[in-house]
Amino acid sequence: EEWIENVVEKESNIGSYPNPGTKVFQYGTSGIRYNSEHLDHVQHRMGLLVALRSIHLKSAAVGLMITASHNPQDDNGIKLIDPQGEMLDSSWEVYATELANAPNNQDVCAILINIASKYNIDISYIPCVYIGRDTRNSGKRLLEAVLCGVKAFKSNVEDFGIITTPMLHFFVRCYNTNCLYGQPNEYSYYTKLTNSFKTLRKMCSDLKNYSPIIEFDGANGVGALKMKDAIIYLEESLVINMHNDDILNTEKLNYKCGADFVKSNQCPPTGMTIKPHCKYVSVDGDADRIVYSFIDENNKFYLLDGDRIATLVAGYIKDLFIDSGLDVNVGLVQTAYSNGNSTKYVTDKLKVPVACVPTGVKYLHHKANDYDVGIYFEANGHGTILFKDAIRELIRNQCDIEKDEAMSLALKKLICIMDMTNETVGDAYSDMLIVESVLCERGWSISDWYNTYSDLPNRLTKVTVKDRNTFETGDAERICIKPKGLQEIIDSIVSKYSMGRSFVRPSGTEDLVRIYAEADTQFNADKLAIEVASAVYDIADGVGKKPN
Ligand code: G16
Repeated sequence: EEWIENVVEKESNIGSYPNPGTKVFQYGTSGIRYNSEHLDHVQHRMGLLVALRSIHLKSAAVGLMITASHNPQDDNGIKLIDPQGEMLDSSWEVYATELANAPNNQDVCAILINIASKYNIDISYIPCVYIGRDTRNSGKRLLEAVLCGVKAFKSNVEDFGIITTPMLHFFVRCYNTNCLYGQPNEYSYYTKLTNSFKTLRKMCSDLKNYSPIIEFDGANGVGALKMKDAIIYLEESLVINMHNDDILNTEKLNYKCGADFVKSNQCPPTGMTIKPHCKYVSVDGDADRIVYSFIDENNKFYLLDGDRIATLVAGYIKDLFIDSGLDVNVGLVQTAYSNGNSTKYVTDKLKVPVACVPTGVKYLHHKANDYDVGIYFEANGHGTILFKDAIRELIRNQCDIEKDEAMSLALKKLICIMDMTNETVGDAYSDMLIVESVLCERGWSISDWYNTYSDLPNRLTKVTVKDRNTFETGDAERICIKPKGLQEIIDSIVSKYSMGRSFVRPSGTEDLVRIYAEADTQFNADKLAIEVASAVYDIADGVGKKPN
């Protein structure tokens, strides 16, 4: 008790970080996010928490990323990372929420003391904390707050400066695996992922319709900055034309560009010339999400989102395992946002089992661990592939002894795919390398990829309400439990539409409610989305203009 009080009150400069008490914070879908003006005390306390978590985990490195990802420039926040590079264990999310909202210093101490005694934390361990931040203006100021918290516990701190979120996840895992996963630095990250990509590329003799040219939309964020570095490692293997790479004018971050904009609005990014049949790749503000898109000669827009990436990857990996002769259980994890036809395609055509979980990479990642090889992607382009340790070993061992040429080739390709995957979290760079590898292997253009199945027309929209916390969902967010009566209204609206499906859920990263709708035509999907949005607005005290 005394020790924590001493750390917090004497060492952490807590007096400079009072909670003004004007906002309520929640550790949501992937951390805490808010307008950056309100976050100084939150970041300071997250610094304290993350150091304590490392002590609890016997000096394992834990990560703290200062980012608000796809949110506008004025927002910021944190994502906390556990030792294997996965998201913070959900049992500690509640402490993050409690600390962010604690009214005063005594309460902060009391919460930390409670954690220390609950877990019987041995204070002799020196914490190790890895820190990164995105390109937001407020990042530097908030870093100071974090450091005051972290350093109060005399932590070993590694500040990586401006990096992508998935890079920080990767570095944390590297440190905690004694560098078996790679070294915790950018050179190791780029070389591990890129070299395996180049090795696989060399195995591909006939490119057919495949083109290695990419028009890259960096969302004017860290993804653009790091892609410029990656180009050096990629050498001639890909041609990356950079767009939306202005990280100095930070108000441009995610503004009408980037993965979230393209996915949500189903239109090309602005800030670049869009030409028919070119391959556009958009990432989000911290480069953990990716979507592809293109337009045809009639300027019709086509989106290849996380569902498309998942189906592409699942089909390829399934084929490689068949060719390798290994009997492995491959599964896919999606959310309610996944297009109904993608689920049908994976289940019926690819014969890969599909699980549905609530939104949030933490849920998908967890579920993907149920399979030998678990592929997970949210429709918004956030995802990766997980290989069980035993499977990884099996593939490598089998590759060493396999005599059959076709089988041996399939195993070598699987090793390349494993090594170019950042298994810790969704990673736009790693995912791009995987997609490009599969397209090249298949000899596909972006439209060949699009033609594998057709999406059900759909629409994503949002409504701001007085209090999104009044919403409660069930059945992996497919059912709305609260506000009472809303689900019945949704059901009756949906019943009027052929192939209709719709659900609503409170966002965990923005102060609003999201509405998803699918139907037989785009007109109907749009109409259904608006009808449901307007019902949400009516029942939950909508703010601003009513959707119509
Ligand atoms: C985060 C999460 C994703 C989630 C997204 C939107 O992404 O990591 O799993 O899909 O937020 O969440 P919500 O609909 O609750 O706002 P990112 O890339 O913004 O960190």
